[in-house]
Amino acid sequence: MEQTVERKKRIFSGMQPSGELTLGNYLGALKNWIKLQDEYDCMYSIMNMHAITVRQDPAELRKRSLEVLMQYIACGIDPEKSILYFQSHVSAHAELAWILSCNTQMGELSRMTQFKDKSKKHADNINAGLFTYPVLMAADILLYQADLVPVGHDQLQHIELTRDVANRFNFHYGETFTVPEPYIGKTGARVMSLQSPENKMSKSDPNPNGYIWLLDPEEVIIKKFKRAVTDSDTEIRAGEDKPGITNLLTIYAAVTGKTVEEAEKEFSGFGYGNFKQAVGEAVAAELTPVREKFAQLQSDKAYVEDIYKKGAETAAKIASKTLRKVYKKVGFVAW
Ligand code: ATP
Ligand code: LTN
Repeated sequence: MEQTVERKKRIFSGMQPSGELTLGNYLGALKNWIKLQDEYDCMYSIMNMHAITVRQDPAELRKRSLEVLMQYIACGIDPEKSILYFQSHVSAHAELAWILSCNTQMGELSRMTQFKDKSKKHADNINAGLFTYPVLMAADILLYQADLVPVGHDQLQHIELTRDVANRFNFHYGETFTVPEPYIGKTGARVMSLQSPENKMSKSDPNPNGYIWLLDPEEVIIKKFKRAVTDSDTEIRAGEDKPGITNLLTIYAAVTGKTVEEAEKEFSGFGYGNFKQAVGEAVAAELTPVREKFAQLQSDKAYVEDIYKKGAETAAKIASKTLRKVYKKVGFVAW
């Protein structure tokens, strides 16, 4: 009897080592990545080529890139189940990005809000890479024929562009790429800054009180939550008029696995001070094992190196298949 082995659906995602990972990265992305590992073929990369669209100190970037990898593992990404590697170790990313850039319109790229935000933030360095950033991201995803891309809410526009580029390429050159879907988790898709809850919690925020670093010690986490900006009201409920409290409720719900409504009930009648303390403690409890695992990994460099080398080897094999197909489709002479 003929047996058809169905390929598991593929997941691709990554983060830039542009700063220390935050609770936003964890709840918006990493926590979902971990859940998906059993059901899908997952690839999680460290997007160091994207990170240099903003000026980086080379020694810092190298150190941080390794730390991001160790934080993926410390949070629960299992190297036995998922492929982990550095983007720069697989040259096909840059090669496919070139082909895709010839199939992406300037107009499409100028509409990207991340480009607009970042060019305001880095007005002295609006480089071409910052502008073509989404093309490299499309290459990351399309190289591996990914079906799903788990990201936070802020990346939806980039995934939409990836889909447009894939569809356009498939239309002009014939079926080549899987058209990926975004995957947004139910809770924690938008974790906001603790200091300005109308902005997302970001690892490049200059004010460290705005974010929780995944490796912050327990007392620092609790202190940052105690200082979180709320409002002059006293009611613990979610609502558009209460961005600070809503954010804290969302964070609490995401780490405890409860719903926001359940959290509202649990804290009804609490003062803001006790509420903030409880959220801080819940987050600290979730992050303590991450910090401990990270410390262990730091003392096992050989183990970590083995993971990213093997990861790059496997990734390169998959990527080169797609790249060859693309080169053929666009009319490059075979070699
Ligand atoms: P930067 O501020 O340097 O642009 P970032 O903190 O937004 O960085 P990225 O590397 O761009 O981090 O994002 C990694 C992943 O984490 C993405 O999937 C992104 O959507 C998600 N993410 C980042 N910040 C948040 C947040 N505050 N809430 C939910 N998800 C987030
Ligand atoms: N742009 C993303 C990081 C990123 C990514 C990717 C995410 C680069 N390439 C491919 C998912 C898939 C960000 O800033 N979060």
